[in-house]
Amino acid sequence: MAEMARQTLQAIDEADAVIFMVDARNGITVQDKVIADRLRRAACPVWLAVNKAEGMNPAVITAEFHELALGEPLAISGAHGDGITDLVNLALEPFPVDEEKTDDFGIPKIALVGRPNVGKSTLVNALVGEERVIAFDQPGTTRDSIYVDFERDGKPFTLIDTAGVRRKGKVFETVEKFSVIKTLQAIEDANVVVLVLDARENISDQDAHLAGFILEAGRALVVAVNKWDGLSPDQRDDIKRDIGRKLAFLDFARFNYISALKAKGLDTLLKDVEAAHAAAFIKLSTPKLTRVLEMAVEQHAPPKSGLFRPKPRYAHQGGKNPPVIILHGNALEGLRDDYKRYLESSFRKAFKLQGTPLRIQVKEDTGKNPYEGKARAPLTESEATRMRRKKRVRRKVYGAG
Ligand SMILES: Nc1nc2c(ncn2[C@@H]2O[C@H](COP(=O)(O)OP(=O)(O)OP(=O)(O)O)[C@@H](O)[C@H]2O)c(=O)[nH]1
Ligand SMILES: [Mg+2]
Repeated sequence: MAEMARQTLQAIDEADAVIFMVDARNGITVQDKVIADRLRRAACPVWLAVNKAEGMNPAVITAEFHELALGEPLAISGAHGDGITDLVNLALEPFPVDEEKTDDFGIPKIALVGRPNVGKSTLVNALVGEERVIAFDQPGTTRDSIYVDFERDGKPFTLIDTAGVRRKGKVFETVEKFSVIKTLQAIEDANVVVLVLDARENISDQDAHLAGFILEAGRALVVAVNKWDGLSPDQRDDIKRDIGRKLAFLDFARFNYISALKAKGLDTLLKDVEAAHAAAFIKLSTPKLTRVLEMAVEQHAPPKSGLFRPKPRYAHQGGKNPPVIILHGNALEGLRDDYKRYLESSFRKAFKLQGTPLRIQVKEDTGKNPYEGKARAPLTESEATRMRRKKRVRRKVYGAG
């Protein structure tokens, strides 16, 4: 409770405007008076919103709240939306829109995810350099995704602190039941995910499952093995071996051994995040892709499938975040998965794609325009994947049925 109160006071200090919300149905409470005393000394404008006022006479319902001496009380209903537009317009009036700032394209959005209590919130605070979110030695401290903007070396980033998730049976869950969907949404919303692991606990199936989910979502990934401070060399070796065994499928991602508490290893972590972000949004030209494809095929031709040997002819980029490479050619449905993996690693090496998943898809050349005569182009592969994935997310969160 003390930590929460501290965050609230800090928010008041930093805010450009405050909306103080009271409950029309409760009337003025003792706490309201204490808060009002504090707010009368605030350096910014304060708006007094009297909530739950639907179906009541505004003049009557707000009358007693004049006593708080915070100006004209405004009757609103958050549940029904009454009076909200007026309130927001009033509160925003002193702040003209800064066109440049509203365009946040290109700012890396980084979600920090992991099991409860691994140190995600501590890491957010360490990166920002001040106490932005509550960190506490108790699983389930963070209940909702919290977006925090910050700059480092003049570069802007957005961090998303999330509620810790664990896996129970076939579905993910958090300490607080409804937080899990927020965390999974944050993964979808992010450009780069930092998977935070706790070096003091065994790397578990839980971590591998969460990593799998991130991979399936196609997000760029950097791993942070936290609480690296105060471990003996033997312990460190053990953990590294454990990770090598259980998280081998994350070989495309960089692993960082850090201490959020002591602010160690953060510069390298952020560098890896930037590299992963750049890789996820890389632009690959058709000639360059095709050249790499040709070289790979020359070195190692695709094995025959039945009577035919698949013949990839050229490649182009079909999407970003994650990059999708579409192969064109003949008999490509016969391309085996291990050969696709071989091509993937060839592209990865050629374009130094560190930290992002990479998708390879094939397209059969039919010699005619597949969209001819159709009113609307069918979904592209990446659109279709995205829709399928969304459905899958929903199923995972709620479980079967
Ligand atoms: N020794 C050590 N302790 C740490 C480190 N990072 C975090 N902790 C401690 O781990 C505990 C949990 O930290 P939080 O940052 O609240 O963990 P969280 O992952 O946000 O937890 P939830 O919000 O519950 O999911 C706190 O007691 C932290 O002080 C670290 O690098 N080293
Ligand atoms: Mg937390």
